[in-house]
Amino acid sequence: MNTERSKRLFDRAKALMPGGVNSPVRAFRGVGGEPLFFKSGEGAWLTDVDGNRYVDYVGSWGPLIFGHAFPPIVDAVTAAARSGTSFGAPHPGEVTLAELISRRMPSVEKVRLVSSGTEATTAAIRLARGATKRDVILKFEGCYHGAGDSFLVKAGSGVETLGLPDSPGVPAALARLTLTAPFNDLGAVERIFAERGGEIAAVIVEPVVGNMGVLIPRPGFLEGLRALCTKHGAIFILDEVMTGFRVARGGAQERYGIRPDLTTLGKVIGGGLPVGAYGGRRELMSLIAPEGPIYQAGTLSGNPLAVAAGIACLEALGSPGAYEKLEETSRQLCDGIEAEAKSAGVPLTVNRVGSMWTAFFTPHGEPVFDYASAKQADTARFGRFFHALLEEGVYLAPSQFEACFVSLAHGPREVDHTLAAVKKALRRL
Ligand code: KE4
Repeated sequence: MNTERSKRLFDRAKALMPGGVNSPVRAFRGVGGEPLFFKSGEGAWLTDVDGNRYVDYVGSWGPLIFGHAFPPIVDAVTAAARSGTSFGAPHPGEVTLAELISRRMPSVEKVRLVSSGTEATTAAIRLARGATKRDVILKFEGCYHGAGDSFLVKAGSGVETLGLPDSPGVPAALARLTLTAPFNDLGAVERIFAERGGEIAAVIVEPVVGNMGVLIPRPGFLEGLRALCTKHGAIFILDEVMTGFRVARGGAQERYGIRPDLTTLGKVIGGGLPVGAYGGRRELMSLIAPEGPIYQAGTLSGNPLAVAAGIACLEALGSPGAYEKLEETSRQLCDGIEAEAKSAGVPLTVNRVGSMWTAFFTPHGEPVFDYASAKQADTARFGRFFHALLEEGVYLAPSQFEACFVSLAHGPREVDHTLAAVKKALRRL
């Protein structure tokens, strides 16, 4: 497979940008080799700068639930651009998008639009800290909530699970305010609340984890977190940046019947353009400036082009049968992958919720339900699988610990192409 133009572009990029990329996971560090540069996407397909075509399961890490260059989104953005690209002042599209979000997610009684998931989660914990006058937050090992300082924290040692910086530049004093617990381990959370419940401003969790690869909440886990937050007066934040309007029309909170105090959103609500959002209980959101004293702001928040894309995306997701089609295509794909692995005698575990999925290369096909079990996966074998598929025209997320996404542009042709590629790739491991 000729990737000469990508290589030359990457050489130039490395001289200009850290690691040659504008976001680390794109650099293929998780799978080896050098990243591809893409020149276009159409539906479920990507074309790289050397003309190679791939069925795309990254979907820009989640936003492209209708695939690339979805005409209603392209038309909406084009039309919006003709009326100006930004006003730095209120415009009707912000109201329309806010109404769509609140209608589909009733727990979001009031919402603030921002330009990324990181902005949304950073603002949400500031709001929780301001509202409760407490400083400690609790997150889960392996969950990713964006690049905010309070989230770049790893589990400390000892019963306190004191946070330690997971990146240089994160002050130890701040990291200590982030506690971590294993995902799906309600007992650990109960022990932390028993010891420090009065200090905890918020619990933030990916209701379906996408950032360890896909992890599925055990029955009772999310409900247990909800109850503990209510009991101890902590704010329960569902980080639905990835799952929002992805795993159900009303997100994971609809799928699992959970009512959080705050929800963070991104990806799908921008339809591929920069939109994030945080929202929830009216009395909480009313504490945000200028209505309340807790400050958060953004030059391009509610940007007309980004909002036009988000509206077109959410409106199209309102079409009857959209989520049923996503479910059926995703089920066929993942059942097929498991069947191919079985016939090839290659142990792997596929975790899937709706149209987000991960194939884990665990030693004996063991179940993966938390950070520790995910880390048992053979990342070298995943890397070989990734590159073997790339050569067959299939583009997975370039890391064992990321989610793959099926879009509404994927159909039988893409599934057949992918399963034929998987069959070949599994025999080359
Ligand atoms: P952004 O700031 O990247 O828009 O969103 C941060 C974020 C917050 N919460 C969750 C659950 C997320 O998955 C993300 C971002 N997801 C990653 C994928 N693992 C984005 C890809 C990247 O970092 O380049």
